[in-house]
Amino acid sequence: KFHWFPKRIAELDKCHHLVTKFDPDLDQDHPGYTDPVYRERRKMIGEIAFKYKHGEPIPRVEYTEEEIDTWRQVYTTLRDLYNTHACNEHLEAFRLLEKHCGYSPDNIPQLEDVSCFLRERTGFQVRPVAGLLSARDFLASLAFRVFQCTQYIRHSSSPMHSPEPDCVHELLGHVPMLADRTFAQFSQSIGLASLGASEEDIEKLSTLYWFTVEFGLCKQGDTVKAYGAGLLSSYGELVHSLSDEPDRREFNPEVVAVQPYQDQTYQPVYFVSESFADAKEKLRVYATNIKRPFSVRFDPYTSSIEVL
Ligand code: H2B
Ligand code: FE
Repeated sequence: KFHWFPKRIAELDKCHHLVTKFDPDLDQDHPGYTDPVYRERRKMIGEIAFKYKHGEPIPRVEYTEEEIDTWRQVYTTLRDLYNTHACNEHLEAFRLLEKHCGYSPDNIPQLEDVSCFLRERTGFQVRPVAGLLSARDFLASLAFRVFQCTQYIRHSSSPMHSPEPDCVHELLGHVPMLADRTFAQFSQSIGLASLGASEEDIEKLSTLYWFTVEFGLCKQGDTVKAYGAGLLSSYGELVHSLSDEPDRREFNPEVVAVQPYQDQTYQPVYFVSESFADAKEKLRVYATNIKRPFSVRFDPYTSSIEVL
């Protein structure tokens, strides 16, 4: 017996199981916990995701002045830091997003525009999600080149940090990376490996995802730069990750998959990939060693999964 998983892209409508760990209604440490107006707003934007069906255009959100102000603060601070700390793939995509996708200090880009942009670049698309998704559901969508994106923004009292994913994290951290072909393939591979996998393997793939897609570093000539979205959307941790403080180790999926991680404070250890091509190849080998009574193949013509 193995876990149900989506075979057709439209079945991602069923992959909507949220984890309430960092929800502002329930997490007393969330900066929005004591702000009923914020919680109401977040709920309203979350409704878009709950109603959304695959194939529909993603409804646009008219962000308030306060929300745009929060965005502006993070955007301007991070943008300067990218020049020295972000990998070339991120920098290059960021320039394109500024040119074609409404990325600017005064505008929070719309998911629909981002989705069209990514589809042209790498075949990735985004769909709205109401909060932190279960690892299984989140990884399953990657198998279809679908990235589940939150649309609400963090609380204005804490512009540089959010305990849960928000649109700053998605738009500044994830989206530019998903515009890179090799990184897109890498992301999809993690997704494909997760389909029907055991709880234990999902846990390992989540950890791999954590230390690569969220907190990964990569070599770039003689230097090391950041490509993980958790780093590229957090000023403090982006500086920390490339400072003398943390350990930096070579990326090896077998080791990374069982490395304990931190979701409350900065990571004490990061993993450095040689390149995305190398990380992708290492992950491919790792995935072939995951035990499943079947194998899967993605058919790009129909966006569906063949079970072999
Ligand atoms: N849900 C959402 N909405 N965004 C994420 O980045 C995310 C998620 N990451 N669920 C997942 C879990 C990740 O931490 C891994 C796969 O567990
Ligand atoms: Fe993320």
